[in-house]
Amino acid sequence: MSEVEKRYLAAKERYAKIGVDTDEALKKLQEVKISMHCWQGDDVKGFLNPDGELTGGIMATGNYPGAAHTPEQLRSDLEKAFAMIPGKHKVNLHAIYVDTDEKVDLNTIEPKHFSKWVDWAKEQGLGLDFNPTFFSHPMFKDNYTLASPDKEVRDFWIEHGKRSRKIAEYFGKELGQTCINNFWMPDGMKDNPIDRLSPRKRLMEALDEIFEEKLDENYTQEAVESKLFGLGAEAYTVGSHEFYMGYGLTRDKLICLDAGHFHPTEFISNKLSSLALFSKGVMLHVSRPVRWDSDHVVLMDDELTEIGRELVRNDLLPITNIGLDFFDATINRIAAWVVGTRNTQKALLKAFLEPTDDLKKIELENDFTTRMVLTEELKDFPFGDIWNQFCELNGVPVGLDWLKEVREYEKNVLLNR
Ligand code: RNT
Ligand code: ZN
Repeated sequence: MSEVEKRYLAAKERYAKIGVDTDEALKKLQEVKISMHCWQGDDVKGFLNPDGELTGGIMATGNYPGAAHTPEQLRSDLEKAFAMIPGKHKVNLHAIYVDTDEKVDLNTIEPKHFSKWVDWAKEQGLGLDFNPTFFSHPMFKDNYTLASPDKEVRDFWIEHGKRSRKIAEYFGKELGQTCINNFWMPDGMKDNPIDRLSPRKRLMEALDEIFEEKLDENYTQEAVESKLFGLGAEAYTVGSHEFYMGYGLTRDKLICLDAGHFHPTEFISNKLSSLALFSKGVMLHVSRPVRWDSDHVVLMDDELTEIGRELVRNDLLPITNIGLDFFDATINRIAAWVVGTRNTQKALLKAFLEPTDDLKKIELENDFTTRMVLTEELKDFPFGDIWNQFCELNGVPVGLDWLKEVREYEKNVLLNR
């Protein structure tokens, strides 16, 4: 018996004493797919323009060596990261990650320009999600895309949105897993607008046009993502939370909650139970806000723990699509993926290891003392031994071991780019 298994069995006994079945918890975790965002691998540059730069709407900082410059490199890096992440997952692509020799633009892309991604996903046993890209493009004009007062600008982006749906549909068909197509655009103003209404009306109408054609929901479902403010949109973001709550609920779209897109003291964990009552489902962008930045690497902080608990305690996993959204160009990018993805899984495992039904009963009996004592004591339970067993069962490195592999890959591959 391995050391990891021995420790697991001892930990299992301790959890059993408070009525928690650890085998069951591991089984549940095995079923959860995380949609790992490709854009951590190249600082959101993509392959649409050779030497793509971020020209507006989004920004990554840092110049750590080894970023992927080609689709082949990015796929190789993703494979490396997945070799250190337990379970089978999805990859979240953006339209700018097109893989073709043809000269295409956002308003001319087609499914065939992504066929290499599909072949790879099949070979790797991965699902694919998608996002139209409404940034870093000359048609991102005066901080506007779909909300632009200029019809030519709007039409360009409407065409892009429509095409993105066809690509998402193709992914879903080919891979037999629903492809979530997530719509986010940075449209907004740096300083106080006079007219907040008209841009919102234009955005609403443009989205309606994009979504006009009905697509099979088994293949693709759309999500809409709000934001409070962004770089260059400090005073006003057209697609605010209220805008997309209204839009998503009335148009039967998934609502995407990005953990970094709210007021600094506002948390998405506390929004999930409300949304669950009214919306058909949610998409999460698990992220970590730090001051003005909404996309730091996901750490095991209080909010992540709480997101895991809310999803598990309220049984929301069936209506939730968990995606990640962070990009840090100052550290090894593969390490960033592995830390953020493993942390998200760990947060869920922690929640699966709670005696949820007992805690709910205790709360109903108004026994707030036991509620507090039990949840506090749980924090010292041997969680790490259960997680390590999960990693061992899935044939991925246990504990710190994976860092050595990242370093090796950095030396042999990343630093030679
Ligand atoms: C930006 C949004 C958006 C992007 C990705 C690249 O603030 O969170 O989700 O990060 O689409
Ligand atoms: Zn996001």
